[in-house]
Amino acid sequence: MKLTNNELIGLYRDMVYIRQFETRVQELFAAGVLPGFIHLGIGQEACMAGTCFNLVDGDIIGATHREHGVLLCRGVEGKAIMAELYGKVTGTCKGKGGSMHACGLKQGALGNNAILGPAQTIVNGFAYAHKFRKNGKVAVTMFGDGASNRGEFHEGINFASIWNLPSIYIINNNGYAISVPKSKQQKVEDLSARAAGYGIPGVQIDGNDIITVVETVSEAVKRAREGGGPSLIELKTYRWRGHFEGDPTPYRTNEELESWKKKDPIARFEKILTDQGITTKKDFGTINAEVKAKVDECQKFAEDSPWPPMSEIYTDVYYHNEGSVQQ
Ligand SMILES: Cc1ncc(C[n+]2csc(CCOP(=O)(O)OP(=O)(O)O)c2C)c(N)n1
Ligand SMILES: [Mg+2]
Repeated sequence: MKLTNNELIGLYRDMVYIRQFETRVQELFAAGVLPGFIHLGIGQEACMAGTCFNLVDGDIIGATHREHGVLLCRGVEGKAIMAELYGKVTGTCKGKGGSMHACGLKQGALGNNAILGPAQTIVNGFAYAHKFRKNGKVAVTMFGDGASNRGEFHEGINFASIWNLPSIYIINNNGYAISVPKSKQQKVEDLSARAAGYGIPGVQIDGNDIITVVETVSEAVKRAREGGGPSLIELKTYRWRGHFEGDPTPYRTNEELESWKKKDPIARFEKILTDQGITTKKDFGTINAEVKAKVDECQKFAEDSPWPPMSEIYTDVYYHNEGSVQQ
């Protein structure tokens, strides 16, 4: 698969956008500006950018609590995502969802489902519709090693397999489910081996190598678009931050964190781009400055946006009223 220089630089820009956006969210949360609960995907940028690179309009992606980056890469306005995190009415869910429900339905980004498992079945509904309509579109779900123990994952992947759906299951295996290391979650070493149990292709790759992610997901997407059915891809990666912002991470060592920082997907890609003469160090500076300006705008937009009016309190939500459930 030959990527153009523009595509390569675009991938770099996407990863930098995720890193900077997430770092800003980290700072704003620590400063007490953002309410709620935040899980950051810093360190996992190549998984998100490399996967989304292969998606087109009409494709669907259902991710989980750590994937603001998926929304950014699918073209959901960073301003609307930031406003959602602030709880402002200009947010993707009018400020009612926060980090774990931010979404971009127009962009086919179902949002960051806070519950582990459902997205692994929900995407099959879209995949089934794609197959029925013979439109060549795919439905992707991206989730963690921990979520891959849920019943929904196993039911969903079996359903996708037996119906030969254009569903692609992507595990961001970052080695932990909250504080539980993978060795205490699963006896199977290689999560992609589970694909064999469902009779579909499964592959484990380095999730911090963006080119490998792009190429591997591309193959699975191509197969699915052509009617070849679902795939399981395990991306080995690591989250630099704690499970949630504020997690003191007593369950892991600094040495472990530092060893993964040496595999920083962005720094590794910078080396490839400079070694191949595609970019210079100066270009990285320019891109980073442009991205910073964009993230500044997101923050300013969120700060300047109004809070939801009281009249919004009973819209878009279900509530109990004298024993009945109403919308
Ligand atoms: C059904 C369900 N059970 C438990 C939780 C609580 N919970 C939130 S995140 C998480 C661990 C997720 O680990 P993993 O799937 O590996 O994703 P990661 O956080 O590592 O990205 C758990 C148990 C939940 N959200 N949903
Ligand atoms: Mg995990």
